[in-house]
Amino acid sequence: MNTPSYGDTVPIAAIATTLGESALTLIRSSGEHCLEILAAVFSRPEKLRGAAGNTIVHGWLIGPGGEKIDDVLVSVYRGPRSYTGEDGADISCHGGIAAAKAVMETLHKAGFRDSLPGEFSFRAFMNGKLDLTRAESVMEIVSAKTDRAREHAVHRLSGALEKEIRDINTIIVQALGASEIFLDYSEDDGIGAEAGGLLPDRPLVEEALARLKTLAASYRRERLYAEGALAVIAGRPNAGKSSLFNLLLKEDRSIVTDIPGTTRDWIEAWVSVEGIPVRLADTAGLHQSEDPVEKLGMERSRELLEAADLILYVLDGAEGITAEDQAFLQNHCTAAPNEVIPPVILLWNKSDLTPLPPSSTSSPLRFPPARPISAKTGAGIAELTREIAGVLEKKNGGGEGKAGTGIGTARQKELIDRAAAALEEALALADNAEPLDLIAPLLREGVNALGEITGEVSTAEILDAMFSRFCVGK
Ligand SMILES: Nc1nc2c(ncn2[C@@H]2O[C@H](COP(=O)(O)OP(=O)(O)OP(=O)(O)O)[C@@H](O)[C@H]2O)c(=O)[nH]1
Ligand SMILES: [Mg+2]
Repeated sequence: MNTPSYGDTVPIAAIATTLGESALTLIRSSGEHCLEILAAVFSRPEKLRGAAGNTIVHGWLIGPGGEKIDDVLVSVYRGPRSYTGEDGADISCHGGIAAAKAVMETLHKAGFRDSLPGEFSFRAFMNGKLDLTRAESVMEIVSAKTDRAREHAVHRLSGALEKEIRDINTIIVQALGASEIFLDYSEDDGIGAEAGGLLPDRPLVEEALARLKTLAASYRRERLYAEGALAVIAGRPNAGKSSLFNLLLKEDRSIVTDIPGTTRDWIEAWVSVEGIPVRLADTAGLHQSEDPVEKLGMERSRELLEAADLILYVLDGAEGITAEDQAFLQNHCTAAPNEVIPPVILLWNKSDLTPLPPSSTSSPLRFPPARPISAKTGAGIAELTREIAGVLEKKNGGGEGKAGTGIGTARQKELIDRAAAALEEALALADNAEPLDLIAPLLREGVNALGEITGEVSTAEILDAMFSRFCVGK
């Protein structure tokens, strides 16, 4: 049997919902003669063959021996007015593994093959239904961890990024057109040398470059919303780390006792902090200990701290700042030259027992000012979550810009950087009064890089690599 590959139009099918016990399963199909082939295993073949696009037909799927397989609803799509641009059918069958498998087996026997990952979106792209930024946003929506991440991806799906890329491209094409006219004109008049240093429509190139830089800068923020950040709760034993962890999680996940050294191994969970997915880790208390289990636990805490994007350092307000706290903060709040260290939010916990003394608000060392909280009463937690979000956003390139104009994938970022670098070089050459025939190809390079983002310029390998990362059924 031939290995299937992207790019053909044969009928394909895939289970689009999660396999398991559920009310319904959705099986998607698309391709040439899709509806005729399906009609051959359907109890009402004529009805299905004659169905208009965007209508639903009820009937039974029938096995090879005439046996009833499942009672289904078939949503009929007629190309080009469908997701893929081809004829297609979404089959709603009963939920559960057995029903879905039986329907898929019937479809295989009828002539459908299993779809490759992302093959429905691939076909949509090939048929001009989606540009690549929108196709990528489909996967971003599927993998969004928080509502905010989903919203940003939906903006890309609605075409905001595609429009911005096309607008920038139009500007560069205008500048390129002006340069080419100028080149032709200079050749005709034998004044090529004088063309040096004159970049016609230079402000257009500068505008395109500025807009590309804004897009490039949005990448870290968009990654923050899509992938999240690691926040590690650290502090001495009994400071209230696990209590804070549970409070932020709104769940009693980590064991809390008044015995110091309760948490031996770290524990983590995802929480949404103002829409940012945060992988929150509760760790073993840091202190001098000869206990081998505690020492191993602390070793793991240190490893996590090294990987942290943000440290929440919990002080035990009832005890005040100890020498161990001082040593930790000295280590983690003062960076060597060129060293990048994660930001630390210093927390004065148990403020219900011991309010933060006024003198500790501004720290004697170069520590951040401590924020009073109570993991017991919840005091100060709303302010803390706002601070966590603010610190993470600042670390990732600032607050949210105009939603939807951010870039979502590493592929888009690389191509935007490539286009920006080409324009920067073009401007530098113009500054050095270099001839226009050296500058124009750089503008062309920018246009090509942006065309690759939307898919106007693409190769089979790029497309295969991109769509194979999608899930089956998308
Ligand atoms: N009054 C008061 N008690 C608190 C507060 N936070 C935690 N505690 C208590 O302090 C004790 C230790 O809390 P944990 O959350 O287990 O502390 P921990 O830092 O995780 O301790 P280890 O796991 O041993 O490192 C428990 O008895 C908590 O109920 C607080 O804000 N106020
Ligand atoms: Mg604990």
